[in-house]
Amino acid sequence: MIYALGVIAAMLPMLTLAAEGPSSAPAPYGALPSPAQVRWQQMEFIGFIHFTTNTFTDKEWGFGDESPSVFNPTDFDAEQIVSSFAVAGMKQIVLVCKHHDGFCLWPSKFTDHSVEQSPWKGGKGDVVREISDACRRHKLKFGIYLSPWDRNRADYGSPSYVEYYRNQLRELITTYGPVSEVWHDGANGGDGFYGGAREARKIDPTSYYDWPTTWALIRQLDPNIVIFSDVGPDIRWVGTESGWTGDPCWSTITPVAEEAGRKPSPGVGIKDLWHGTRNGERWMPAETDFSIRPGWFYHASEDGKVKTGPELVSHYFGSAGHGSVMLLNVPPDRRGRVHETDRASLEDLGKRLKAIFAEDLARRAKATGPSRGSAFGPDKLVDGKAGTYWATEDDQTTPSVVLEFRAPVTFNVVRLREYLPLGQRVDDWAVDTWDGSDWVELAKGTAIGSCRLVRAKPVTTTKVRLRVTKSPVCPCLSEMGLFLEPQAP
Ligand code: FUL
Repeated sequence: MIYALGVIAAMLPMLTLAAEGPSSAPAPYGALPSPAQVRWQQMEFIGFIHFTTNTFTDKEWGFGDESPSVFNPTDFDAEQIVSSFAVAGMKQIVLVCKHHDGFCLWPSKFTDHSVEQSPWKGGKGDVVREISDACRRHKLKFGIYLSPWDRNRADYGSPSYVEYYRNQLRELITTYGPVSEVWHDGANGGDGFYGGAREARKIDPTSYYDWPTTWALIRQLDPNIVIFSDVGPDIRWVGTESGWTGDPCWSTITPVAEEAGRKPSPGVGIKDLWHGTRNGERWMPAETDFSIRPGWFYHASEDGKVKTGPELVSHYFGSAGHGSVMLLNVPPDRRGRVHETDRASLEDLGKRLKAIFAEDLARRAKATGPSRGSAFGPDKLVDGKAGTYWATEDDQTTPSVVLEFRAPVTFNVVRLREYLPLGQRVDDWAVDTWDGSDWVELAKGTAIGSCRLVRAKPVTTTKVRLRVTKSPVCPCLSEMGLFLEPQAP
C-alpha cells in the first residue's frame, strides 16, 4: 500500500497517541534477538551426532588419509538413533556431515571421498539422507556441522577449498533441508594428509575463510537458519566442552578477541564466552556442547563412562537452566546404533525431565502485583503462554509479584522466563516463600533470559513471591513456573 506523505503526516498523532496509551508495550532494551534466534532458544535441549571413519579407526581426529573402505556400519539404523534423541526430549539434531578428516557422510557431487566409496550399502548409502528423514519423522529440527578444517583436501589453504566448502554447504542445505542450524567448528590443528602432502598448514582464521561471504550465502539460501561459531553470528560457543554454563550467562556479548588487536572470528580465542557481556552489542546466546561419553566419537573403551540420567539432568539445570541451549552429543557405535548404555541414559533422562515438568503448579495461583495495564498483568506469568508477559510501568524497575494458592503446594523447581523480543532486561532477582508469618528467601540470582531454573529443597507453602531487585528498565517476564522434581538428588 502506498500512502501520500500528507496522509502519513495526518496519521502520525494517532500513532503517537496509541503508543503513549496506558497499556502500550514497553520500549525494547539493548540488543534484540531475531525471530529465528528466539525459536532456537526456545528449544533448550538439542543433540549432536559424531559418526565417521573415526568410529572405525578408534580416533577422535582422523588425519585425512583414512580409506573410505573402513566406513562400514554393520547395522546402521537411523530410526533407532533418532528415536533415542527424541525420547530424551531433544528438539533438534546437529549431524556432523564432515569432520576434520574430510570424509563425507553423503554422496557429494564435489568429492569422491565419501560414503559412495565405502562398502556400506554397496556405496549407495547416505547417512545425511537417512538421519534428516528420521528427524522429520520424529518432528525434530535438523542441523548440519561441516568442518571448515579439512585434512584430506589437497587444496586446503588455497581459495579453491573455500569454494569447495561453500559448494558443499549449498549442496547440503538444498538437498537435505530445511536445515535449522549450521555449525562452524573453530578447530585447526595444522598438520594433515592434504592429498598426500602430509605437512602442517597454517591458515589465518580471521581472513582465510571470508566468513561474511559464506554467511551471506547461508542467509540467502534460507534466512531461518541460525549460524553457530565461536562468534555467531547467531549463536556463540559457551567456551568449554564441559556441559556447564556460566552463571550468569547473558544472551548478549560484545565479541573481543583474547589476543589484543585480533579480529574476533571463528577459530580465534574470544573473551567472555562463558558469561557473555551484560549490555553487550550483539544478541548471541550460548550453546553448551558436550558429550555423553568422554570422546565425541564412539570408543568401546568408554562404554563404562557414559553419563547417567541423573547426571544429565544436572547438566540440563546447569546449561539450559542458565539460559543457554544444551547440545548433547551421543555417538553411534560401529553397528551404526546408539549403544544400549547410552540409550538407557537417554530414556532415563527423558523420563526425569517429563516428570519434573509434568505440572506447572503456578497455573493454580492467583498472581497479584503492579503492572502497566491488564494486557500486561501479573496473571500473564502463570497463563502458560510464551507470547504474553507481565510488565510494569516504565519507572517501576524493582517490582514484586505474589502467587497465592488456595491450598498449599509443594515444589522444588522454579522456572523464570523473560519475554525475549524486548531484550534481556533484568539484572537481579529473588524468590521468597511464605512460612506462615514471614517471607523466607529461597533463591536469588543475576540474569533471567530465555530460561532460568532454580533447583531447591522442597517447600510447601501457600504464597511465593518474585522480587526483581535490579533492572535498568521495567521487567517483561513471560513465565514464573513452579514444579516438583520427584526424585531430586
Ligand atoms: C571440536 C572438534 O575438534 C571436536 O572433534 C568436536 O567436533 C567438537 C564438537 O568440536 O572443536
